Formats: sequence, C-alpha cells, structure tokens
Amino acid sequence: MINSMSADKIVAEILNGNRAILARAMTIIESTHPKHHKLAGEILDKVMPLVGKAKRIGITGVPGAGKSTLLEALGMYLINSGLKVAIIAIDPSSSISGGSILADKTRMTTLLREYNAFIRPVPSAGHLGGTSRRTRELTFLLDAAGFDVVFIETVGVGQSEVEVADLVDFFCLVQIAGAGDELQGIKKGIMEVADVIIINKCDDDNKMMTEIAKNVLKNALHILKPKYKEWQTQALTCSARDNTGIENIWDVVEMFYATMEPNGKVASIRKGQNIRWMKQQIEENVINMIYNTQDIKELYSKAKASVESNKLSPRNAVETVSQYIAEKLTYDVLK
Ligand SMILES: Nc1nc2c(ncn2[C@@H]2O[C@H](COP(=O)(O)OP(=O)(O)OP(=O)(O)O)[C@@H](O)[C@H]2O)c(=O)[nH]1
Ligand SMILES: [Mg+2]
Repeated sequence: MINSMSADKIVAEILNGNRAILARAMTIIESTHPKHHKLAGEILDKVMPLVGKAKRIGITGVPGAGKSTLLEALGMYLINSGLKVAIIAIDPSSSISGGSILADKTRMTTLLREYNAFIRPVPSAGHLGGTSRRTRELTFLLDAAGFDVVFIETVGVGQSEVEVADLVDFFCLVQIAGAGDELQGIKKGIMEVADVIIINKCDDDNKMMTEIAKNVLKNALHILKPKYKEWQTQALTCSARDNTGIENIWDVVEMFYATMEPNGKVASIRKGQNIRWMKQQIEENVINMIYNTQDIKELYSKAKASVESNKLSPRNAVETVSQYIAEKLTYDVLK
C-alpha cells in the first residue's frame, strides 16, 4: 500500500503521527531491494529539513548489563515527564536466532504499552557498517516524526560500539561491577567514546562493589584524554531494576546538551557525522564500481596470479594496477 503513496503523502502521514506509516517507511528505508531506493531517497530528502530536534542517545554494554531494563526505566521516566521516546534496538544475534529481538521487545513490556513510546528492532546482520547506514536514516525519520529522544541500543561486542557512537550525540556505556573488568572498556576503545559510564545493578549486596567501581572509573577518566574539551565523561551508578539513579542519569544528559548546544557543538557533531558517513559511502561505492569494471577485474586477476607465482613483486603489482586505473579515469573524464 505504501508503495503506491507519494513521498509527500508518506511524510505528511508521519508528521501527523501515523505510526503504521512510520513503521512501513522505516522498512522502505531499510530495504536493500532496488525498487525501494527511489522512494526511500525521496522520503529522506523531504524529512531532512525537519530533522534536528530529537536528542540522539546511544546505549551500549556487554550482554546482560541491563541495557533494556535501563531503557525501560529511563523511557518511562521521560514519558512521565511528557516526552515521546523512540528506541532502535540493534541486535547482532537476531539474524541468526531470529528470536532474540522479540525477547528484547517483550522485555520492555511497560514501554510497549505506552503510546508515546516506539520500539524498533533492527537486525545488525553480522556487520554493523551495513546496519548503521540505515540506522542513521531511521533516526532522521523518528526525529521528524516528533520523538523527543531517540535511543539506539546496541550490544557491546567489539568495534561496533565505536561505530554507533558516530550515530548519536551522547553515548552511554552500561557496565556492571564485580567482574574486575571495570577498565576493560579502555582496551576496546569504548571508554574514549563514552560520554557517561553507568554502573548498573547498584542494589542488594552489590551496592558497595558498584560504588567502588564508580570511583575506580572516575579516577581512570581523569587520566584519559577527553573526547571533547567542553565535557568530562561522567561515572554514575543506578539500579534499573529498582528505578534508582534514573533521574540522575537524565540530569547528566541534559547537562551535556546545556553545555554543548549553546556553542553549536551538537550541530557540529551531527554535521561531522553526516559528512563522514557520506564520504565513507562514496568511497565504498567507488571502490565497488572500480573492482566491478571488466578490464580492471581482468587486470587485477592477472596481477594477483603473477604475485602468487612470484613473477611480480606486490609493489609492482600495485603500481601496474593503480597506473591503469589512473589512466582509465583520466581517459573517461576527458572523453
Ligand atoms: N539486580 C539487578 N538486576 C538487573 C538490573 N537491571 C537488569 N537486571 C537483570 O539483568 C538481566 C539482564 O537485563 P537486560 O536489561 O535484559 O540486559 P541487556 O543489557 O539488555 O541484555 P542484552 O540485550 O541481552 O545484551 C535481567 O535478568 C534483568 O532483570 C538491576 O538494576 N539490578
Ligand atoms: Mg537488551
């Protein structure tokens, strides 16, 4: 049905609060089918001028840290304050099991019942690069649709968090104490991109450990090179289960925006992300185009065979293939 609607009509419906159309427009944008590309592009062009009001917040952490529980608590807190909240839940395992996303969705049971909440599961299909392209565009749509806060939840399994940090204004790392790995994040480069580190499950017997972990982190954060000169990464504790420390987390988020927005820093973060993304996509496309050109493909195979049989040094192979591409490009441009 949506395929027969114009982009104008679709965007008008989204702005009107039509959730069914919003969900379908998101599917069009996520689609890899060429028949959806034109409509997706038109929708995004129309939406872009309306984008910029929503706060974009990333949440990451190891499996079981309590990200979903925290989002439920934080989401309800915001809804009770009169805000509209959207959650994009990226799940790397969903493409394999097909089911864990649903489990996640049902875990946020209270939020699911709220009209002012919108939860969108997104499979990451193994590699985040592919997902983040569409995820960025989904945040644009949700922003234009009038959501005040758009969360992106991602499981912390490797480099993917650093990519997600480039999709959001504010990045939260959720940890748990007691595993002796409070500082693991440093190794993975996550702490450097976090704007706040939240140690969850500060309840029952775990309270003291959590407070100790917070202090360890605070000290470490003072030594790390800050991400922005205007903002010192904070360390907080909370219990998502018991709903404690939640307001405090939001105060820190608001403080971040109050610090960064007046001097145009949030806008410049977003601009930088868009341009980086654009450049990456162009580079990816160009490389694919070049490698898919018949004569270059053939030359590359020959060069590869020669290098494999030691007839040609890898350095000379690089020269030969690059020279050919350079000449071909010059020729094509002049043509
Ligand atoms: N004691 C305690 N348990 C919690 C708290 N928050 C979450 N849990 C429990 O920890 C488990 C994992 O919580 P989730 O919210 O599903 O964790 P997650 O980080 O979203 O997990 P994945 O999506 O699988 O990566 C659940 O059994 C929760 O009930 C908390 O503040 N205190
Ligand atoms: Mg979860």
